[in-house]
Amino acid sequence: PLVREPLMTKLAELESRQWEAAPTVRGQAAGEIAPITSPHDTTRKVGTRRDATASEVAEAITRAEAIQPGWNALGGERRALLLEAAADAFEAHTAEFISLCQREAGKTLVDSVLELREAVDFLRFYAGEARRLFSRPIPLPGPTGEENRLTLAGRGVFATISPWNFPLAIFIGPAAAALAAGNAVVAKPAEQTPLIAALAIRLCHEAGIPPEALQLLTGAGEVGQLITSDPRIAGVAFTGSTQTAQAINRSLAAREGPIATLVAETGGQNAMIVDSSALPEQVTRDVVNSAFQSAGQRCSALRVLYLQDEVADEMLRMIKGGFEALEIGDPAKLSTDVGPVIDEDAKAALERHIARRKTEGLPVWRRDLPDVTANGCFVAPTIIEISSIKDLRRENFGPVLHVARFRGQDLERVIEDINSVGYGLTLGLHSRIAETRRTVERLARVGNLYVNRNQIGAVVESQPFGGEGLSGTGPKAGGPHYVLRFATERVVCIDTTAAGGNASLLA
Ligand code: UN1
Repeated sequence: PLVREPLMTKLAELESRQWEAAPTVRGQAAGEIAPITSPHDTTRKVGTRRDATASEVAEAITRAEAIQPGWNALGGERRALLLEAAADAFEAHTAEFISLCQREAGKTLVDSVLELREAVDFLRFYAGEARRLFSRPIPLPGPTGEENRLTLAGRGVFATISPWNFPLAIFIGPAAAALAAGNAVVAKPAEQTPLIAALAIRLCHEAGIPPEALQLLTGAGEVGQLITSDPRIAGVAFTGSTQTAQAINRSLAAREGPIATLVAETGGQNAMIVDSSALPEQVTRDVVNSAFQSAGQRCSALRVLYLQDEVADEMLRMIKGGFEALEIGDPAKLSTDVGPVIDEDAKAALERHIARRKTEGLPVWRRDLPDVTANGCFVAPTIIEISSIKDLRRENFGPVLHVARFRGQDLERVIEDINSVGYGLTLGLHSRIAETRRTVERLARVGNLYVNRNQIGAVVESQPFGGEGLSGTGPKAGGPHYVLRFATERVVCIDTTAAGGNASLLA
């Protein structure tokens, strides 16, 4: 039970605390300092971010490179213990993390609790993976007189570049995976959310992870470019927009030196298909949750709802009922359902999209924003009727739900349309017809298919998460193959016959 009375008191105490984020390496000339303010009230300062300079980036990679062989040689079991100690430290700082999730990222109390939970789950899960895969060599079959074994090791220095929408969980998750595999890590959090990342890094160091093995590089896109253009980086784990993933891919390809690994988790144009056999109350709850929780700022969030035409009017009436009941406002209030979007740029992009659809004459419903939102980056939750997912050009990362209608006999065409946009992250299906489920399972090109439930909130280990196509490279975060992308494989083959020579030929 994370939300208790003492927690609320502690959150109130932390309300005015000022935080700092700076690179773990301190160069001679200091980088620029930027203020960090709250998305729900931009007049309130949370702290400052000092950007990494080019020489700090280079120095961080030098130090990471120097420690990596030693970190790898520690072995899976010792690395697991350190990651678990970090998980314990995170749990012991619940109030600080929840406070920062709210103040720096504008997350609701519920989302903040879930965020910390997911971060801790990632640390513990990848600790388990370090034990499972990196503790001892894997014996391979071989002819008599030969011993063959496979060992997994870190690739070298891994860079993680993470998003503001999961400023803790997706900041620490990929870094923990890279560390588990025996890499040293340079971690660049989103420019909007460096403070929570700095706290996470500090606690990891206090838990015993060597500072050189996990370093923080704060800053905006230029710092990311400095990192990804350095030929000493063995791989990049990136979560964010498809366009940025493509730019990183080009930057890695343009470098001299070893071929780098890219693990990318990007956007989606996620749909949900609801047929006439679906249970209306359940659909209402799951649609409202999938589209508007976290102010729609999840890459898993529902963007395009397909309603079968016989039930579309009634379903839409009920969904609008749920939509009207959403409480919009201060993320620190327990009753708030929808908080702000991350910044003015995000708000402007969403407002442009909505205005354009209005100009096209499409039906648009919007909520009124309450007065408490006046100083923040709030976008009124919106529902827009469209005719097809193909009418949308890009992902709209916020509280905007598009609704389209389809005829039952057109199910396969709807799935084709969804596939045709090129993303492949989440898909929801509400249907009580087994044949329909089989058809969707067979035809839909998506990473995560959710049937008769909401389509956000993938749980580490139970629901490994990630997409295909424009949505990312895979393998799925929190799944059994993820850590392997951060590892290199080495095979040792030993002739064990006393005389030496080729055992397989003698046998
Ligand atoms: C993201 O928004 O980048 O399933 C990922 C979910 C989260 C993952 C979202 N666990 O909603």
